[in-house]
Amino acid sequence: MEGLMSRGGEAPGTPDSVIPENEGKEKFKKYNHIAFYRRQKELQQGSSYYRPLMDTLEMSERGAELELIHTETEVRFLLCVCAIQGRVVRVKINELQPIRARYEVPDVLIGEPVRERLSAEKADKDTLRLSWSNGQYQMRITRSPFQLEVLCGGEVMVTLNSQGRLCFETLRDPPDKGSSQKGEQDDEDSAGLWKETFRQFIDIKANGPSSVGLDFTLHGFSNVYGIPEHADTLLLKDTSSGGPYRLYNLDVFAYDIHSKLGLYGSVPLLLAHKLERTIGIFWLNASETLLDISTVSENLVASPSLAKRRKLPSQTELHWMSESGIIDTFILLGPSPSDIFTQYAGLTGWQALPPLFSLGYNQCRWNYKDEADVRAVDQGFDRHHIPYDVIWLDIEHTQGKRYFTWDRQLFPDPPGLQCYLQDKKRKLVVISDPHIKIDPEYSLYAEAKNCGHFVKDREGNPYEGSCWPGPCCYLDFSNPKTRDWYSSKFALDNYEGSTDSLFVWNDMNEPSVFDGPEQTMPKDAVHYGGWEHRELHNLYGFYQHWATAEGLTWRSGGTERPFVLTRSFFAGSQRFGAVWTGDNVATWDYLKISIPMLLTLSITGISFCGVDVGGFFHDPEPELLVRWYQAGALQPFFRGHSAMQTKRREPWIFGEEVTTIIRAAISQRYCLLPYWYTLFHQAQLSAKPPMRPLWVEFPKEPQTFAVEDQYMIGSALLACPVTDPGVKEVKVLFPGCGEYWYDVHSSQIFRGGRTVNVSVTLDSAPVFQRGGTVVPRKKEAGTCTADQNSMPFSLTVALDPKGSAVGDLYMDDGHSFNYTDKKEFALQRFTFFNGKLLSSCSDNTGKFESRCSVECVQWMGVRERPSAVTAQLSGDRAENVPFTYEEKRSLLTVKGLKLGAVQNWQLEIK
Ligand code: NBV
Repeated sequence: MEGLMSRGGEAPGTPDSVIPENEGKEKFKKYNHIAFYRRQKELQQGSSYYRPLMDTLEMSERGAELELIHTETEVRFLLCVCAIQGRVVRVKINELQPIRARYEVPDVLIGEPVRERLSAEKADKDTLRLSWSNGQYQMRITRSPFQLEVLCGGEVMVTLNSQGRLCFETLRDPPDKGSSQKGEQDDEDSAGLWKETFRQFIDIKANGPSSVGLDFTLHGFSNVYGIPEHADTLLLKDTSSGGPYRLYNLDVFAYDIHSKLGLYGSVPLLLAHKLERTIGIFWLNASETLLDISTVSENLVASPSLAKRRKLPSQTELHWMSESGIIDTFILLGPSPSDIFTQYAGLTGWQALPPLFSLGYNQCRWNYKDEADVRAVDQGFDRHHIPYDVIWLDIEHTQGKRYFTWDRQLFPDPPGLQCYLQDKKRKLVVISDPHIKIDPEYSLYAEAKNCGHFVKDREGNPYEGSCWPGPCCYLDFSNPKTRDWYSSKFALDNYEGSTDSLFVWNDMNEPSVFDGPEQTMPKDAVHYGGWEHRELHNLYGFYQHWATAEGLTWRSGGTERPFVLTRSFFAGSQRFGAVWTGDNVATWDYLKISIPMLLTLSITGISFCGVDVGGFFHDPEPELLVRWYQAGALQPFFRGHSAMQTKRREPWIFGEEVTTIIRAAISQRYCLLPYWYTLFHQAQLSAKPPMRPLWVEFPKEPQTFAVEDQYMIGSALLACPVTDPGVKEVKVLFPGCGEYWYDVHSSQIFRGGRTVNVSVTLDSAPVFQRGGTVVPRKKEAGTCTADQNSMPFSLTVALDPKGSAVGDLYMDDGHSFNYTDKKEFALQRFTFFNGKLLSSCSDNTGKFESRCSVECVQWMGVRERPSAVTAQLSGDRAENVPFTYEEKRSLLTVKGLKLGAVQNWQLEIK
C-alpha cells in the first residue's frame, strides 16, 4: 500500500500485504467489553422493578399514556402506547422528568404516523385492556408483574417485559468528586458509568449511564431474520452462547464471516416468521445496540404428570439493549411478509427508484489511475462487446484526498472525460468521504471551519481524527445547515470539473477514524444540538447519504433522480439510494455469504444493495471471478471492485473462455433490466424487495425458511448462483408443491415441492421461471442501458398447471422525476388465459410514449403444437403470425412481431 501510506494518514492495522490483519481482531470490542451490556445482564431476570400506575392513565388522540414507577428508586417514567394505522403498535418509554432531554431519533420516520382510536377498559385494578379495529387487536397491560401483551384476534403475539428485563438508566448528576469516597468512585468506573476504558481509549460519559433495554417474547415464532449488518446466516442464531448481535457501525475491512459483531451499517428491524404469520420488531434507537436472541423450537416435553407428553410451543425471546436514548419500539403485526414490508416502509420510507443506468453494470477499482486508464478500460468494454454503464473513481482521483477536487496531473480535464463517457451515454462516479483534510488552503475545510460545520470534541473545538488525508475534521451531517451546505457543494458551478453525468459514492462514513476507538469517532464527541456522538453514531452515514442525494437532486433543479452509493446506513437509508457490503475478500466463502447478507438487507428495507463482485481484497482465481459475475448479475446493485494492490481484473483479462462467460452474465443482466426495473418500481409502491428470500414468496413452506443459497428475484425468477468451486451439479429446492418451474435457458420443466440435482457447467448460472408468470426482457443487451431505449422487447410466458400466466412491465424515461411529477410512465399488464395473451394498460393515469415494440413472445409449457397463432391490435382484425414449436421443449416461439409495448393487443394460440 505504498502510495496509500506515503500520501496521507496511516490505516491502522493495514500492513504491506493486502489484507489488514493482526491488530484487526483486537481493534474491536467483544461483548464483554461493553459496560452497559454487562450492567444490563447483571440485573436479575424475572423481577421487574417497574410498575404501571393505573390511575394515571390518560387517553387522547395520541393513544394511551400511563406512568410507570421504579419500585426502588421511585423514579417515574411515561409509557405511551398507540396503534398506528395498518396494524402497527408503537410503545414509547421515557423518563417523566429527565434532568436533561434524552435523545429521540429524528429524521428516520417519514412523518407522524396516523393513529387509530384506542378504547380502554380496566378489566380489574391490575389489568388495562386497550383495543382497536372493533376489538380485533388488543393490548393488555398488567401491573404486577408489569407486562404488555399484544393480541391479534384474541391470540397473544408478543409480550413485552415478560422476562422483566425492562431497564431504563435515569440521567443523574455526576458524582461529586469531593464528597464521594474513593472506593465508590472506582466502583462506578468499573461499571463504566461515567468513564469507560477500552485499550488506550477513554470514553468520558458526560451524562453518565443512560442505557435502556427491554425484552420481547414472540409467541409461536422460531424463525427470526433481519438486523443487518452482519456477515452471517439469513436465519438469525440463538445468542445464548457466544454473545449478542451488535449494531454499531464500524469500518471492519476483511470482516470475519459468521461473526455477530456489527459491520458498516445498522437497521434495528427484526422479522419473525411462522406458518400463519410474519411480524416485525423495529427498535428505533441510533446508539450502540445489542440484541440477545433465545429461541425454543416446538418441542415435546414430559408433562408434570409424566403420563403424557405435551407440546411446548415455539417461542423466541429478544432482549434489546441500547447505550442511550429512549425506548421507542414498533411492533409490526403483518400478517403476511408483504404486510411487514409495507408497514415498515410506512414508517421509514420506500426504496427510491434508481436511475436505470445504475442497475446496469458498474466497473470500479481502487484506483483507475488517470484519464488514459479510464478511457482504455471504457474502450476495453466496447472492444470485447461487454455492456457497462458506469466507471468509478476512488480516492486517488483527488488532490491529496481533498474531496471535490481533482488531481490535475492525473485528471487534467475532468469535464472532457465525462463528456467522452457521456457521448457513449455512460457515467462517472467519484468518491466523497466525510473526513475533511485539515488544510487552511483547502477551501472546503476553511469554509466548513468558519461556519462551524464540524463535529466538536468535548472541549468544544473541532474534533480531529486521522484518515486518508492525514489529520482531518469530520462534517457534522446531523446539522441541517451542514447538510444543506454540503448538498450545495454538488452544484455544477460549485463542484469544479463536474458535469451532470457525474454521480457519487460515500465511503468511510461509519465514520471511519484511523486513530479512534474501534477505528471510529469517540462517543464523547459532540454534534449539533449538543448531542454526544454516542446518541447518534449509527445515523452518521445515513445523514451523509441523505445530504449527498439531496445535493445531486438540487444540482438538476429537482428534476433528475440522484444516484449515491453508501457504505454506512441506518433504517430509512433506502430513501437515498444504494448500499454495498464493504470490503470483502476474494474467496468462495465471501461469495457464498454475500447472498444471505443481501437478503437480510433487502428484507429490512435496503433493497438496492450489492457486494464487491470478485472480492475487494486478494486476487480471485478465474473460476471464482466467473461465478461471482454470474451471482452479481442476479443481485440488485452490480459492481465489480478491487483493492489497490490486487491485480487488474477487467472482465477480458483472463482469456477468451472467461471473457465469454462474463460477457454472457453481464449481457443477460442487461436483457433482464426491464424486469428488474419493474421490480424496483413495485418496491417503490409496495415495498417488496426485488431480491427475496424464498420464505417471503412461500411463507407456508417450512423447508424454505432457512434457504440462503437460492432466492427469488421478484415473484417470477428463482436464482441459484453457484458458489462452490469445481461443481458439476447443484441442489435446487423447487418450492411450491404442484407448481411448475422452467429453466430459463433450456425451458426444461421441474415440479415444485422437490429438491433436484441440476447439472451445471462453468457457463451456467441456474435461473428458473415460475409457472404462471410473464417476464419481460430486452432482445439484446446493447452497449449500455441508454441503448435499450429503442430496443424491442421479448416476453417469456411460463405456464402454470392451469395454463395461465401474468406479469407486468413498467417503463419511464429512466432518469428524471417526470414519472411522479408529470405521470410520465407506462404500466402494462400481460395476462395469459384460455389461450389468449392480452396486453393491457394497468394504470390509466400514466402517459409515457415508448418507441419499443414487443417483437418476440415465447411460451414455455405448451403441450401441443398449435394449429395457428393470431395477433390482433385493439380494433383491428386478428391475423395469423408465423411460429415455431419445439415439442421436446414444449416451447412455442413467435418472432418478428411489431406490437407496441404500451399498446393493447392480443395474441391467441389456437
Ligand atoms: O477508498 C478506498 C477503499 C474503497 O475502495 C473501498 O471500497 C472501501 O470500502 N476504502 C474502503 C478505504 C480503504 C480500505 C482498506
